[in-house]
Amino acid sequence: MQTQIGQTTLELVRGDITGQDVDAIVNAANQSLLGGGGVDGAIHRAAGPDLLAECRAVGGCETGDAKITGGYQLKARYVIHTVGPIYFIHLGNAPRLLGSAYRRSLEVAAAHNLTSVAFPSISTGAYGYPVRKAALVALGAVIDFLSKQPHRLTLVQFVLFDDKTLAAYEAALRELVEA
Ligand code: AR6
Repeated sequence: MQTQIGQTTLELVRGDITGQDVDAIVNAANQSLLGGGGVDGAIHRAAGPDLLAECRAVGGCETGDAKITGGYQLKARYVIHTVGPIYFIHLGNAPRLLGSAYRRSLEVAAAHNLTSVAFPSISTGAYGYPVRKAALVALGAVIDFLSKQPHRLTLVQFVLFDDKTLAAYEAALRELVEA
């Protein structure tokens, strides 16, 4: 499923983000930026050990913020590492922090003049954010950024790992586009 936001195609696909041929893939990291499970583990395995070495030098990332590194053995030239909220810890602040993770990732992409970025579904795995709620926040934040901020993005993808997550994002996009 896809829709057009100004000059940018916003696309939802099912797949593995590590193989995506875009300028940057976004990593759902933790504050240490030193790797973990889920999509974070998969990205570090595919990028190779030089990614971890650069992440060590970055020195961490606050929840809701984003940091950029090289992509090393990935097709993507860059990895943008962001940290989503932990749903049952951040509670009432979770929507604001999740929106911030997407917005800051796009700000970093725009600051590097990137034209294509792929996101996973941040916070909906180990961090426990209900996927239907997360999808509305994620797509709302991305659409808001793309329609209001200066950037050169022509493609923003959500690369979703399973059918349930893809279906939740498709329903949320329909809801937002029809609104
Ligand atoms: N491509 C795309 N999506 C993926 C992939 C992949 N290769 N692998 C998993 N997913 P999670 P979080 C999906 O847990 O909730 C890590 O340990 C997955 O199915 O990776 O933000 C970090 O170090 C789910 O839909 O991220 C942190 O400690 C989504 O990615 C913590 O987990 C996010 O699940 C971050 O938790």
